[in-house]
Amino acid sequence: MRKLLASVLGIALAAAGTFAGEITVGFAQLGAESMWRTANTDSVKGEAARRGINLVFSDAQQKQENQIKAVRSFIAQGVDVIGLPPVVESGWEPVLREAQEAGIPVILTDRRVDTSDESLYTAFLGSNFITEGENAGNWLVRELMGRYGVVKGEVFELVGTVGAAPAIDRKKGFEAVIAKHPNLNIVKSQSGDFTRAKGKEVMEAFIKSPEWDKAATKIIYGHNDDMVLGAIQAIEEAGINPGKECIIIGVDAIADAFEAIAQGKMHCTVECNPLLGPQLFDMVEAVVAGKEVPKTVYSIEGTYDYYCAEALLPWRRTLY
Ligand code: GZL
Repeated sequence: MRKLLASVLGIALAAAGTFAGEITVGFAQLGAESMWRTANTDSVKGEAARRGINLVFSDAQQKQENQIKAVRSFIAQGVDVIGLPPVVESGWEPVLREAQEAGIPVILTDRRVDTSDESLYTAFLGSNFITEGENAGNWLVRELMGRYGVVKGEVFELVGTVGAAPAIDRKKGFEAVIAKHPNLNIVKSQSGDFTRAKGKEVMEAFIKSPEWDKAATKIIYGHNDDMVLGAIQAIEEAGINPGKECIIIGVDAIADAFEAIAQGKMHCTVECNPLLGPQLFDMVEAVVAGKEVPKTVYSIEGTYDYYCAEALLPWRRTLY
């Protein structure tokens, strides 16, 4: 009798489709390099738990080979869907093809891959990094016009992880804006790998450079707030007042950046939304249910500066 009941229940469940509790998602997180990444991980883990989705989570410590290993292990485990924020744009086609051949859909989150074969992934969910770079450039142009009535200055750029989509595209978007202003130029550009420690190191080298001494209007543009906060530490240790002697712009809009702006040490941060968990698992459930999903879903993002950061800091602290 018991066997008969179990088989009837099994058939009923199969007919009713997959329940969240039976969905298993492999998420190959790229690392824990910044506050943004930590918030992103918390959002993914928290949302999976809230929905009762089985999450197999790995941290690649910013190494592509570890992410690829994780994806291969998810394929071997036979997960239902793979979530992947690729640390760099290139080198993904072989393992994405293995997932495709295993019939496991891959949802790219946060960062994109460089491939001509878009069938290798089901969808991309994240930010438009070119727009973020343009937002930073446009804020800077308005700020310079507002302060000096002219757009001129020397930009010291803290670049993100070499080869990463946010580093490539935040640079592209920013340069597209400043290209319209012949007296506003990037005079130094170096990767700080999206970390505070390396951002500080790079800024220490910038300060010792001849370009720093020659710069009349010292502008720091960092591809994320963590590198900028490290740079601010280096600036202060050099006896320079960051808020008064520089113009400092970051990306991510983490709470610590709001705090630095409120303290008068930084001027602007462009938002990059890390809270992708709800959208990711909406997409996972739709894919598992065999529904169509859009190929690209961009986050809606703003820009915050010294007019609003102090007032918004308590709210921002609830997110990070
Ligand atoms: C952007 C994300 C970037 C953040 C950094 O979506 O990939 O990686 O801007 C993080 O803080 O390290």
